Amino acid sequence: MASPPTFLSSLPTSVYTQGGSSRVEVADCSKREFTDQKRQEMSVAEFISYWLKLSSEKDGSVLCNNENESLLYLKDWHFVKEFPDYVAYKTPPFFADDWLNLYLDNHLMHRDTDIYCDKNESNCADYRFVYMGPKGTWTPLHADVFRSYSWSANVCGRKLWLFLPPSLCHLVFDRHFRSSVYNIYDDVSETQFPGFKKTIWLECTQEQNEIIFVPSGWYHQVHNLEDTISINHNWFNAYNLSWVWNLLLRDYTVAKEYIEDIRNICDDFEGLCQRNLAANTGMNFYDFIIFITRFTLSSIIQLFHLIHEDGSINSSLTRSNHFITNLTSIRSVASKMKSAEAFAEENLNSSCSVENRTAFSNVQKIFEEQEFRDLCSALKVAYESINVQSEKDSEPKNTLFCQDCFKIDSSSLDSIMSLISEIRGPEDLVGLIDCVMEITNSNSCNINFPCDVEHFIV
Ligand SMILES: O=C(O)CCC(=O)C(=O)O
Ligand SMILES: [Fe+2]
Repeated sequence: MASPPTFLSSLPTSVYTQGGSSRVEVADCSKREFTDQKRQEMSVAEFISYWLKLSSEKDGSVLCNNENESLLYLKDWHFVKEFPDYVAYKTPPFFADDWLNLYLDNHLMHRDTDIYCDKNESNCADYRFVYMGPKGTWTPLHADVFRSYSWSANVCGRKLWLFLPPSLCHLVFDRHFRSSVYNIYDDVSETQFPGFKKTIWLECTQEQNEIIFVPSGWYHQVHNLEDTISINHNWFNAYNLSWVWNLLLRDYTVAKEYIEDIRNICDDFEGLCQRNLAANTGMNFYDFIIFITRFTLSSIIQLFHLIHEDGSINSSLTRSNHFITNLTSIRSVASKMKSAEAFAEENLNSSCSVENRTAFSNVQKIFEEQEFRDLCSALKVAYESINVQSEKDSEPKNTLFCQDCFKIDSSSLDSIMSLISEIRGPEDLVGLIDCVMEITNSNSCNINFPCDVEHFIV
């Protein structure tokens, strides 16, 4: 009789009791479908019985690795979203400055009904996943969604990671920059991918209980060297926000070129480009400005809160630095967004739905949203956890750490409303941030906003 597979002891009982009936996406690692592996839906219980069966057959050496045999890998299980009360783990402080998931905890990515009806799942889903699969399962070469960062923690098992830095990524593309290599161990065609032979790969083995960080834009391929269960998050924040905008801009250009020949017969060409962008990339320009507007307002509120609390932000420099970094990064990205056609007055009136437009323009309405208030609280808690961690690393201080402590004080709201009541586009975000910089600088002698956050990121 074969011994029970080790991965079983890593699974919480709730995976069987509650999670067993969850519907999940399972990739067949031996079958390619377009740029990814062929996927099917099944219940977690069905997947686990498949895994147990495979494991017992392997132990008894009944089965040897056959390339045509399907090899199933459970991917992208939104475990945290599905079981919010079952606190499976806490995001490590290093990765807590996570705008993407904090936002998706209480906001939809799209407000346009025609987009979110089609793409209902991606609209409400977060980017906190559980992956589990037997030895030999793998993930093809890719760069992550939105060019976000990712972190991955091995609950059990081992993974082999192969990385290619962004400066070499052009080497895995074809001449037209349309398709990229699927599996770096394949016999890659030199005619199709002429640069591939010049690639240099960074290899890393991730052991059980280890976490790996994947920087933005690094192509990677991943292999499970043993039966493996991992937690994988994608996220972005002030430090890689420009990667998200650059990707949106690039994908928008491609989407637009693709339908250029129907421009003249199209009532709302820009609107169509934005819908296609949302369908292909998961977000469009309007979703993005709605998103960054909330992080702008939330950062200003918390910065003003610190100023009102202390008279100046000098005494809480580390805490205010988070918000200054956020605003500097958003300012830099919003400056680049100014020239986008989507934000030209005529397109804001026709291509941008009333709902989308209100969602970024009406400051008073945003302040009244419960979702926005919840986002402010969540962001504050996240930064407190980072501060506690960094204070642990230096001299300890008594830090407030409770979700209920956060109240948006009315003087902060009044101060912002006196600066702006309507945001008509990225230009107004830049103007607002400039005003806040001035106020902040006049309240503190030591703080200066850097011109561009990317310049002080190492
Ligand atoms: O673990 C895997 O199979 C893939 C993980 C991955 O690509 C990521 O976390 O970005
Ligand atoms: Fe990835």
